[in-house]
Amino acid sequence: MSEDRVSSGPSTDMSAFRELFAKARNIVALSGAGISAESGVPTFRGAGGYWRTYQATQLATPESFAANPSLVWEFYHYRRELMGSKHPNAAHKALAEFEARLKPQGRKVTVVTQNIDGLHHKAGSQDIIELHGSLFHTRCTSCSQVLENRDSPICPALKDRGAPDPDAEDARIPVSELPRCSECGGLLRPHVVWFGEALDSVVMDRAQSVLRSCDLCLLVGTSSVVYPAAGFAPMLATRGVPVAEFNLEETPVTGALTFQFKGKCGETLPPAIALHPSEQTA
Ligand code: BJW
Ligand code: ZN
Repeated sequence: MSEDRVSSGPSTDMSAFRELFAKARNIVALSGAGISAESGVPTFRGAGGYWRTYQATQLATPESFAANPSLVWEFYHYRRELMGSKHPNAAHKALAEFEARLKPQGRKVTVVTQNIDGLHHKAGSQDIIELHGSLFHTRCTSCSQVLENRDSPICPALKDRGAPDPDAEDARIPVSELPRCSECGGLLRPHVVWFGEALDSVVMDRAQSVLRSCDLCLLVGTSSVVYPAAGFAPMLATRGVPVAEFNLEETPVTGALTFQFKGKCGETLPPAIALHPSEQTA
């Protein structure tokens, strides 16, 4: 009897991946902060994940906002202002082109992103689910109204504030001078999902729906440690859906996946999803 090896982890065979993608009809790209790293947007974990002396994840909590809304607004103000000079990179653009190319073939590409930076929109992707909200939306802590807001600065008191420099002045801005609701005067907060907060149920339902019909998943630039998003790829893999990870390094889910393409996703993703000879080009 032959002693065929049971698969010992993900494959790195790009042609095998391309054969699968050529047949897939409902593709989901699940992205995280790493996809924007090559655009110069800091990630959350690791060396790049600090703002002043804080790990970025420390500030992404309702407790931090309750204790020091001025500090948390400085952090988000800094990130909003930073995005003015940041542009989609080759990975964002490849996904947008992929969606546009497959659409006339009756095939669907949906971006499910944990990012709030808006770079998938800027790149031209159309079908996008923003799991963790958006830097450019606010929510009133009193009346709950959600509004798009691209003002720069978002309020006069935040002008020239938010420098990441650890020596930056961190005198608190009075709450009355932080962004306020135009309807009821309540304190605004970034319309993002912090640790311990539930994801918007409509957004979550949309994500679950595309995951149900997904027949190929690209897992791009996420550490796969934050739930519920961290559970999506393993759940698909358990169902037998091929998942290809594009990351600089291994993550806790790598071993459960079908393909692993190590490296900068701006370099690995575009050739992986480039036009396949079998595609009909009308
Ligand atoms: C590159 C690259 C290059 C770099 N190319 N790659 C089950 C088990 C355990 C815990 C939980 C659980 N369910 C829920 C929890 C708790 C918690 C959680 O997951 N904690 C874990 C940390 C243990 N989850 C929650 O609290 C969630 N809420 C929830 O589940 O609610 C339940 C509930 C129900 C009913 C009532 C109440 C509650 C909410 C999570 C919200 C996360 N929010 C943040 C902030 C969003 C706003 C903002 O951006 O400021 O989301 S935290 C932060 O982490 C942000 C990110 O979207 C998220 C994920 O990070 P990401 O994108 O993976 O980035 P990094 O930096 O971690 O990784 C970058 C990766 O890129 C690395 O792997 C690099 O190698 C790679 N990379 N350059 C390719 N060029
Ligand atoms: Zn209000």
